[in-house]
Amino acid sequence: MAIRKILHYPDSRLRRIAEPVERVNDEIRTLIDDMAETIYDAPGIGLAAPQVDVAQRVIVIDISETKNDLHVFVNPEIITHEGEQTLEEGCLSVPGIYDNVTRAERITVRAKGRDGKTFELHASGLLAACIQHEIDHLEGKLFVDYLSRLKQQRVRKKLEKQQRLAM
Ligand code: GNR
Ligand code: NI
Repeated sequence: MAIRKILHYPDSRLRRIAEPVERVNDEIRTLIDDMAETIYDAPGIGLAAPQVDVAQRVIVIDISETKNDLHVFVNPEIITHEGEQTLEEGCLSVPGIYDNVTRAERITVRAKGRDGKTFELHASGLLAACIQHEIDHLEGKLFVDYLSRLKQQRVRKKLEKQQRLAM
């Protein structure tokens, strides 16, 4: 297993649309295991493959306090959604920025697991928000896209400056 490097906004690779996974093979299982290690190290509650520069539809999430309840979603699809909730979100690709995002409160997601088997999951609250946040990454979308243009401009300037200082 290995910790993978997380891309930071405004890197254009975060804007690519990820491709469906054809088969959950050893390469995909290694990706899943590395992504799990990467969120536990960060630490974060979720990660989508495009954040580690892999344009494939793979997500891992663990919202548990004890970090022992990993959810794996390959080719996830939201098949039902209802209600609305507003939660403060952050993103490992947009470090140090936190803001409110309104999303569906309850969803049903269909995906394949690490074993390649299709499953359906009902989720609400933080888990539902996190799944929606990660599926957005597969579409090249970031939570800051929901903020005002003025806030987006401030976020971009702040992160560009951080990256210049880190060189
Ligand atoms: O660590 C994360 N926290 C978080 C909090 C609220 C809603 C979504 C998230 S996901 C984020 C990790 C991340 O960037 N995943 O793409
Ligand atoms: Ni994110």
